[in-house]
Amino acid sequence: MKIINKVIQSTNMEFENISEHIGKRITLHGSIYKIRKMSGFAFVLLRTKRQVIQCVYSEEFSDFKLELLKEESCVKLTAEVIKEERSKTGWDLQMIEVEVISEPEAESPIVINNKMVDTSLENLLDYRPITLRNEKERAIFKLQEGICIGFRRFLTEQKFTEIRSPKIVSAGAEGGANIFHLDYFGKDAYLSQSPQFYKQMMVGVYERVFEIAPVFRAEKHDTSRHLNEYTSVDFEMGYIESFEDIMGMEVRMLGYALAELKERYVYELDLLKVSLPDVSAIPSIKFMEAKELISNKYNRTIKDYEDFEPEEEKLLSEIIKKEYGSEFVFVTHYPTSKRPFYALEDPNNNEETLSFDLLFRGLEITTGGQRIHDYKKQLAKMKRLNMNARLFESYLMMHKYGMPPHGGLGLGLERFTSKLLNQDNVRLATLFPRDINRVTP
Ligand code: AMO
Repeated sequence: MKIINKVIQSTNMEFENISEHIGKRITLHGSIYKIRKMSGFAFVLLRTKRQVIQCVYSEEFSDFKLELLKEESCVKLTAEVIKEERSKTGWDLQMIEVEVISEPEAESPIVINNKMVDTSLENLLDYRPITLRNEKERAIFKLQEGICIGFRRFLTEQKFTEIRSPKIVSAGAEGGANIFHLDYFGKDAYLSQSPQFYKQMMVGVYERVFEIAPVFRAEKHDTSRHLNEYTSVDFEMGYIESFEDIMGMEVRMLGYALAELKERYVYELDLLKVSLPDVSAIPSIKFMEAKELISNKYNRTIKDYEDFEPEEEKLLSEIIKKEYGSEFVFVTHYPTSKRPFYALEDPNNNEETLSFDLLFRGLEITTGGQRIHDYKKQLAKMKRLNMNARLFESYLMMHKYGMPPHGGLGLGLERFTSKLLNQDNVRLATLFPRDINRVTP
């Protein structure tokens, strides 16, 4: 029997520590990303877990033949750190020895080691396991990690409890036809459209909860904004005085995550040339006022009184950016007819709900609002909507046995990431996207 009781130390030198070793030899492991032959020497780019590090090969100091190295070979490298004022890092790595740990079977069918992967979206996604190795491609998901770490840390500091709700459920929470049906041992079940019911139930348990997890939407249309599986950042909080408490919490959460990126993800921000937006003051406008504003400014007839057309979201963002300098805008008081059955209506006007969306650079990234917490009120609304309350017995249990006023939101992680990076398709901010035409890789 073997007892594993020691932390195995990786031999790899961390990029951040290399400068402390000027004049010394270090060991690094990684993949050969690119070999650039020059006259009399070569630059060898080594892809380590986060950075692509430039190393110098020369017969003068390297104890191996350059031909030993192939792109995408995994190697262990011994190099000497040399002071070099002209280099951005202040040092150069002279390659001394190399141990080839493994070699690729074949050459990559697609060029992945240029500045960008220059190919169609289809190819980019078909070859995802290797196109993600491109320096810029992988930086996208490093930033996405930073966003999640920021959200998680902020919410934890605000005393939200992190939960994990089931993804196989007996009823859809969001209504509509975009729900995946499952044959669950001969019974009907569905893939969760959102953790809505569960996060509300958990407010009765912990008062403040959050979850960052996949949700499923059977979107039948092929658009640049819709995925069939996306990551939803959800939070829900009790004892709120107004739905605006939720909006306030979101502003702080976004600010916190962006600060996290600024502090710990400079490498990726520089690589992708990201300019972080300002979230210090986000304007808020009522849905109907926004509709009229767009209609007046752009001389458009309002066709849909219940929702925005995608074009209108873009136009509203343009107006707000011009007039208030903000790349974000809250839209509040969505029509009751357009919001799910759990949305609380405005006591002064039951045609409108105490709910909001957050638009960022022309796209809806968040939906949220206050919920009905009163049992009788919720039952009455379901009846009005011709819903069978018996199917929602376990959901209604919380209302029946007492709930505080509460509300929350759901933010689409991929949408937020893609807008932050000014991408034009949400798939670009999704590791392995699922859409109507794609379940692989
Ligand atoms: P909603 O259905 O509006 O609200 O979704 C919340 C946010 O999720 C993102 N989103 C999507 N992203 C990619 N592909 C999709 N198909 C997709 N659909 C939605 C959007 C959207 O703003 N339970 C409520 C939230 C709440 O009130 O707490 C809900 O799920 O960014």
